Amino acid sequence: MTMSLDAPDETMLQQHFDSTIAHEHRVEPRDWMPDGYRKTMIRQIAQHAHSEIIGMQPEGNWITRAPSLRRKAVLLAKVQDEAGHGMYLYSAAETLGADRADLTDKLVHGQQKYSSIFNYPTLSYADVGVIGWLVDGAAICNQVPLCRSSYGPYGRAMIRICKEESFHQRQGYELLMTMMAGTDAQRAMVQGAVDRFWWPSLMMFGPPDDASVNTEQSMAWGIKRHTNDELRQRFVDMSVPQAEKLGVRLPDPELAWNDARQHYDFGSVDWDELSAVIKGNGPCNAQRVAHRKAAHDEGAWVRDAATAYAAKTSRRLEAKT
Ligand code: FAQ
Repeated sequence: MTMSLDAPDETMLQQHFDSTIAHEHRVEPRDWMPDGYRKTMIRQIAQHAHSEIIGMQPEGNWITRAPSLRRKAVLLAKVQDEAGHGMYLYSAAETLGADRADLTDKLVHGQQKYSSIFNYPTLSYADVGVIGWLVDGAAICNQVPLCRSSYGPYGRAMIRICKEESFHQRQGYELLMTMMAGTDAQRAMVQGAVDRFWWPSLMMFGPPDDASVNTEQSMAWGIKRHTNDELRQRFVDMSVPQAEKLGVRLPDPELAWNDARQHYDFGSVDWDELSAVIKGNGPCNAQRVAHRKAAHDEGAWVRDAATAYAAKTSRRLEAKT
């Protein structure tokens, strides 16, 4: 039998890709993939990476004011973990041909998005606990299915990220349990934080399914495994008993168990608010992006020094061989 040495044509490549997806195998960086798949993966991974990095700011705001050395050490470690998540994710985006410097440039110039949740201020120390409980809780709910995402480097990065997010969620819940066992003022602080973060946490899952432009294609490609509304419902169902145990009230009078659906019913999310925040008009958008840009500009000398050092080391190695 003679084998053709011609490059496979696009139809064959597309068939191979379709079969990889249909068999639930992983797409790897060396594999051919349709342009749309590559573009979608870069968009989602970059937005996710930016979210982890910008997400350091709201909690970072409390590092110097944490109430004890133990709480300070815990918070520092958590914020540092988020930086690590950002790094794994930028690396995953690089396997698709994206350039990290270019992605950062797009973030600081408003050409790429990051999660809406990080555009809300952290007004009290209880916000640190509520971010752990609700924001990390929502992140886990959304990200555990992404461990089975069809793109190999993304799915594998997500496994470690989810383990760490799970730990973050528990530290938040433990912090809140401690505050709820404290004074009336501490309990009021926790309730205030829950009141402010509950609805924005539900918005993290994205627009409702009938307005989600990317879900259908992303599910067909095995990038997303559930729709935005399915995951939002899962999060509500998971959070209600946790709120009861904690002794806080979730700020939604329509929240009620529906026996027929075997799920909690809940009130309508303010989609105009989500849309405004995504467009850059949330309470802290300008501050978050300005802060990120300043940190990037101030770090230029570190990047230059690291690049010069790497060049020097490789010149020395070459001279030896
Ligand atoms: N905020 O068609 P869909 C974390 C955009 S990490 C801003 O439904 P898709 C850890 C969306 O990009 C949190 N933009 O989009 C942590 C799209 O824009 P485009 C981040 C949003 O992609 C904890 C447009 O709206 N997690 O929290 C939002 O199918 C504590 C239409 O929407 C991830 O990124 C939003 N909430 O579904 C760190 C997880 N929702 O580009 C620090 C991975 C939607 O078409 C402290 N990402 N948009 O113009 C995903 O699972 C998906 O991308 C969704 C959105 C579910 C977020």
